[in-house]
Amino acid sequence: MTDTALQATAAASGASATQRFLADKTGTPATAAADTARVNTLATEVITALHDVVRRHQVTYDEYNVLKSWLISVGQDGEWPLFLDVWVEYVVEEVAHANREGSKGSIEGPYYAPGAPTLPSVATLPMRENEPGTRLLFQGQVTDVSGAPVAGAVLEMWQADDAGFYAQFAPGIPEWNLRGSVVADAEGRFAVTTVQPAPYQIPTDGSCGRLIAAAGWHAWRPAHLHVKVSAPGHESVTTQLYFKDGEHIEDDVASAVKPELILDPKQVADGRNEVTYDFVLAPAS
Ligand code: MBD
Ligand code: FE
Repeated sequence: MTDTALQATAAASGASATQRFLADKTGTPATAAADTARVNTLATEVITALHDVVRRHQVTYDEYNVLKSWLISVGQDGEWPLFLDVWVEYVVEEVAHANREGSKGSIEGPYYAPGAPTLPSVATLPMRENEPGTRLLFQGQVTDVSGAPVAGAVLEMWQADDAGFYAQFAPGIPEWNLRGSVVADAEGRFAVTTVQPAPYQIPTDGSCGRLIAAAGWHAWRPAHLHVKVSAPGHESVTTQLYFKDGEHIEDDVASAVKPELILDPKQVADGRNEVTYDFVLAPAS
């Protein structure tokens, strides 16, 4: 086990993810929260769904108290971002983008951080001097739905390292390691050198890990690259890209794999991998 693995705790990554969310994403939903009729409908249906489960399965007081203490611990561990992004976000993404043209999206997850270093169209993601892992050249072009290049599109990339850890959410990794904002060229093209990420395991020592163990599930996401592509006048796409035949491609704990998002990198002469993937952006609505 690496030092990072020894020190990476659910509570530490959960606290970082909670802070990140509170810094970036609160304040925006004020209008949604002010719609009394909508809140009434949604809150009533969620609570009623819970009642249905209690009645259908004759839930006992012991089970009710286990649920209560588990919900309390999710908050104490800072794992609400993880829980929601793993078991709920994929359906929200599906509904949000059901009718969107262009590239398929996928969930953002809890580990995005805005403000990554800006990089030119041909670039290497920030990495440690002896960053472990197979080198991957990830290249392609950003166009609009008519096929016209989107000059200067920005690709924000973030990923786990070769050991499955994310900078800023596991200790001992430089702040912007394997994170960057790549600016595509005048033809919308980019060519980014990075490393192949490892599969990601949800922390096993926190509330989400305890749920997984108690239910007999597994904690794994397949290896993936996160990409958020944006350009003025176009709808941003937040997506993830996976690797053909990768472990857990068929049973992602976060249910976020789509067939359109699977890369098939080819090994080139010196043992590096290369893959081309093009993005298509829908017009801003
Ligand atoms: C991840 O790396 C991730 O992408 C998601 C969606 C949830 C947990 C960890
Ligand atoms: Fe991820």
